[in-house]
Amino acid sequence: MSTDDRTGGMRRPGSYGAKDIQVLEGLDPVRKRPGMYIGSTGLAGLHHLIWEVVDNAVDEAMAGYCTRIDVTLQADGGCRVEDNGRGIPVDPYPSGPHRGKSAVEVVLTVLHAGAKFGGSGYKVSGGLHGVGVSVVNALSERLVVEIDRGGQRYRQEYAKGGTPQGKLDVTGPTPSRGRTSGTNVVFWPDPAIFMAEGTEFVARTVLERLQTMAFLNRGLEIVFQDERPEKQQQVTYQYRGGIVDFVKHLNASKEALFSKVCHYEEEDADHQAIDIAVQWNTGYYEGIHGYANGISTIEGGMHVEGFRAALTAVVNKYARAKNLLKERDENLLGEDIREGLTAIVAVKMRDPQFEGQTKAKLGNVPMRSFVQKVTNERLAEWLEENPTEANKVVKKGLAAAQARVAAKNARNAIRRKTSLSGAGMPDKLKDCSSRNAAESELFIVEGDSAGGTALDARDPRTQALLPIRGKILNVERARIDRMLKNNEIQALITAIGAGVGEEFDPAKARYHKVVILADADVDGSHIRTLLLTFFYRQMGPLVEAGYVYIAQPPLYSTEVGKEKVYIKDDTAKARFLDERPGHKKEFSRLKGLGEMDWEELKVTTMSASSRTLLQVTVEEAAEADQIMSVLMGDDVESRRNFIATNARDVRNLDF
Ligand code: 0RA
Repeated sequence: MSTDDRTGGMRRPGSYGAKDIQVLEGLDPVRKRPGMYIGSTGLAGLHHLIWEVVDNAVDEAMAGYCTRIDVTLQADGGCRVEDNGRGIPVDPYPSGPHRGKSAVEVVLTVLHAGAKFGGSGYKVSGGLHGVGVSVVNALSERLVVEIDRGGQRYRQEYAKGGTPQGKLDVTGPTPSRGRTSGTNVVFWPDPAIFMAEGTEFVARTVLERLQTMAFLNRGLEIVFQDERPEKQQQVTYQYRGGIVDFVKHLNASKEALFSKVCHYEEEDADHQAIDIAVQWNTGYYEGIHGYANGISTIEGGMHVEGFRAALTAVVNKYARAKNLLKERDENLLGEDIREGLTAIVAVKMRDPQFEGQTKAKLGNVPMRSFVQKVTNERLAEWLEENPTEANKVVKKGLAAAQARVAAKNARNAIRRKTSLSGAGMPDKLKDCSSRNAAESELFIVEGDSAGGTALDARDPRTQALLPIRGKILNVERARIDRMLKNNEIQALITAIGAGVGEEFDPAKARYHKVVILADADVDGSHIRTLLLTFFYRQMGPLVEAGYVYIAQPPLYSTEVGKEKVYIKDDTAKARFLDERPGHKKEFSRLKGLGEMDWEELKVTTMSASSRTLLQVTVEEAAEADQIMSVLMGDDVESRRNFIATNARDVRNLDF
């Protein structure tokens, strides 16, 4: 009986069989499909290599064996991660397929080999994290590991793709100065893998992640060093207060409602551990930051659900008990209580399940009731023990509830106005004739005079204009009810036609390009920041859909020979003058938007055939929002610092 008979196959010569199935061995699968292991081969994937090694070191810290991690970006393009943990085990395997190899070599060359749960039972893992250091080795051009353990120093080197260059060597005793045990890993990412975006690490990306890790692991010292030429810096993160410091940090650019932070921790018999810190600021937006085993859960999940449910219940119960909510009053809604809330909900567990579109939502159901139960007890206790603060929390919630009702009335008023006056478009909107949103563009133009020029420059079939006057109301400081009463904002909402806030529906947008057209000067940049903040906060899906753009009118024009040349901004002007030292300085005349004639505006800024528009990403909008918080927030200190460091750019700003 042939093999094929046994499996019931009807094998014809040349048909598909076991001989055709490629058996991938060792680290080959990682190099064949890097995206499966590190998400992408772009910059995000590149940085994933660092997270992978750092996560291993943080695991040692969580297990109680490591107090310091050094991350260094070397001048030669390598990344070095050093920790003072136990060191990767060095003893040889006595049997099995890896017989004779050191544990180090197995950890670095076998997929999914690595420490199982350490002493504490938790590992930084989930999503793309926790794939193992062997993945880093596979995707590196070269990797060197050094281990201090049992008084000896060990070393092994790997070539491109993770091939060992000899066995693990003892190079001598552990150096007498410094740590007694630990691991150093230096790796040089393989340019053949990271072809698309290169192998240059971005310091800011690394710093952000390291700072978060330091906040989440109280007391852990993380030292970052950039040794690359022109980029040298050293930054140390160590937070004795852990996530309490995290919350204070997040509220630093805002005004805290009170200085205390509510903090509680608990661990149960099933190895579920929670660490929660809560503070309110005087602002109007909520920021609940969830983490599971050190991974940011931006899509939320069970831990955040449990926290929200308990928060709403506890604050309402307290408000009733203290008669701050009267018998006939309705309960506060969760959103009322979460106004201005900053909270860190960090949980750890044995086997976190990450779900959702970006694998950033915690799915473990038991975590919901655990967080809910503990928050019910501990937050209630905290409110009882801190009546002054508790009172402020309830008062803020009551004010938010009032604003919510007022906002609903304001929205209804806008809706009524819209349905009463036919199409209901604002008077100052010069609409386009097309009713096809995909080809329609709305230009938001700063100032009336510029609006006049733009009117001549536009293509009336596809380009609509909405002139806005002066500085629109700042949305960070204004509650939504006040904001919705603002004329400029109302006109904007009506023109776009897709609602606002939670009700915003990008499918209803009347234009697929909403273009901010403001001068390239400081005032223009202020208007842009304001509008971006508004879009980010109140029409987020419009930004996510890629419908928001920034027009780029030139700031200067000059003549070279007979030809007219436009210059975008001061940087471009400096470059222009550098390149043409002979060019007469009184050459060039400042041209604001309003001073340009319509043909100039058309060619440089509006006509689809010659303009360049900048598409706004969510990150850029978020950044505008952050700048706005600093500039317009109530925290005078942050504002003063911001202005001192950016003085050149904000000299004419009036706020
Ligand atoms: C396997 C087992 C143990 C620790 C590690 C790996 C480990 C890996 C890395 C990577 C960077 N730093 C690291 N530190 C430790 C457990 C060790 C033991 O039980 O002694």
